[in-house]
Amino acid sequence: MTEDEQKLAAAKAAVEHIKDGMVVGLGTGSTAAKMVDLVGERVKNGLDIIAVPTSEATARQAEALGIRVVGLDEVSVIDLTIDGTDEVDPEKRLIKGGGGAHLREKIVASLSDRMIVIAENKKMVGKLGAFKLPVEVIPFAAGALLPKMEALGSTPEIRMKDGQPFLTDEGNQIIDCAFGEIDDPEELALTLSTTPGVVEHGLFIDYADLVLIGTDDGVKTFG
Ligand code: ABF
Repeated sequence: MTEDEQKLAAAKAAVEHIKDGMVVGLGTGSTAAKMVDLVGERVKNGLDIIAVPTSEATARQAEALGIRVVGLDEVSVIDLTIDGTDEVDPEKRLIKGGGGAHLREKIVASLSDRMIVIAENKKMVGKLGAFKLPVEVIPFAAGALLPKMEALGSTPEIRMKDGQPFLTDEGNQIIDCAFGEIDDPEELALTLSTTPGVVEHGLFIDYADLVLIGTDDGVKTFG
């Protein structure tokens, strides 16, 4: 299977968990986009759900498919969130944010009763950290936080797009931090979360309830 086929297989398996009447958090990224397309097909065939998108891009995609999209403040509970990831380890800890959406993704996931993560095989890792950890910061603090990220053991770089600092849906900047293997994700997550100027980081600890990995031997499930 190609990576794309693996992503689609994981997305198909995840969509089976969506039931009529659910409020569903829709993730961001190319794997999540395949899931949203599948949800759109099911909505066309009568699936009755309300969707909460985790990015403007996902909102646009869902609305174009005729999926009923609402804002976070319009729902009291999110039954299920389905989202992609950049890395997932055997403890179902994640690094997310390669797409720059991890702040809204983490908020939606935190308000969800259940989170299903979908990915292709290469996203499974023994230890987190080969993927640069995205750290969302307010623009006022971006430059000043580079030395702090270095002191924590990373090689930090402000994410750029078209020659300018990349801006998230919330207008913040992202510092991509190359830590290499992260020995204690919990400790690093706590340190980053309590660093002034940091809005959110891409370590998702204790968020994923079920991980669906598309492989050449079918979809493997964890959790
Ligand atoms: C999003 O999915 C991001 O948090 C993560 O970076 C991305 C993975 O993208 P893709 O599915 O395209 O590999 O949720």
